[in-house]
Amino acid sequence: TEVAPGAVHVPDWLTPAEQRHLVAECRRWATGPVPMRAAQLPTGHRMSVQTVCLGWHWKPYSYSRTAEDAGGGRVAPVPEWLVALGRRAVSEAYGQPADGYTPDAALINFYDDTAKMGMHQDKEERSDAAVVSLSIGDTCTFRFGNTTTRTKPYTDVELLSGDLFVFGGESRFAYHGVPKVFPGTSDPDCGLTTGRLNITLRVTGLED
Ligand code: MD5
Ligand code: FE
Repeated sequence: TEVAPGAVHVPDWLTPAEQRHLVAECRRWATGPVPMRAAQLPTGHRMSVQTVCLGWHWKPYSYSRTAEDAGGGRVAPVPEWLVALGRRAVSEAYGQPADGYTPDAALINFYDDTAKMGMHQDKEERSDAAVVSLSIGDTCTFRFGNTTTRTKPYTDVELLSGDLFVFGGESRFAYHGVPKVFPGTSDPDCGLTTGRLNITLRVTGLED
């Protein structure tokens, strides 16, 4: 379903086995050299979402190779199988080959029952390549907005466990957020019993 130009929602894209594999890998990444943490905003407030990164570490609002706000370790690379999954996601969402799509960063967000993400744009990347978003666990309301204001007009979409969303073209720099997660709505086969995981694959356009 094309929600807006370049914004394609593919419900039920990941199989339960793929979801369980991603959950198991996310557990390893979350407890690896750079532990999952709730990032602190420049305002001093901590985000309610917890994040661990691969390839490049995102800290509000920049990317680095080491996680100065999470122990100082060097971030783990994006595994080749995850790059390949991203290529398949872009190619299936847009119905054309995506051989040149090579995401060099993955952000893994964990939402507990009360976590939310306010409306924002993702502008730290120096590339307009598409962002791949994979949802696992509890259902959420995803708010897809416009490119000029963080308020209306926007479209609310429910994202369920296994859903794929690709944001490219005109939609890449739209405001978006997650106003609500629905506790207890997870697919029992997905490998997560509580909360919501979101994995985004990005092309940063950055070099060391
Ligand atoms: C999430 N994560 O569900 C979302 C999914 C984040 C974030 O927003 O920054 O970690 S990614 C949604 C996204 C990415 C890039 C562009 C657009 C949406 N968009 O144009 O709507 O945890
Ligand atoms: Fe975002």
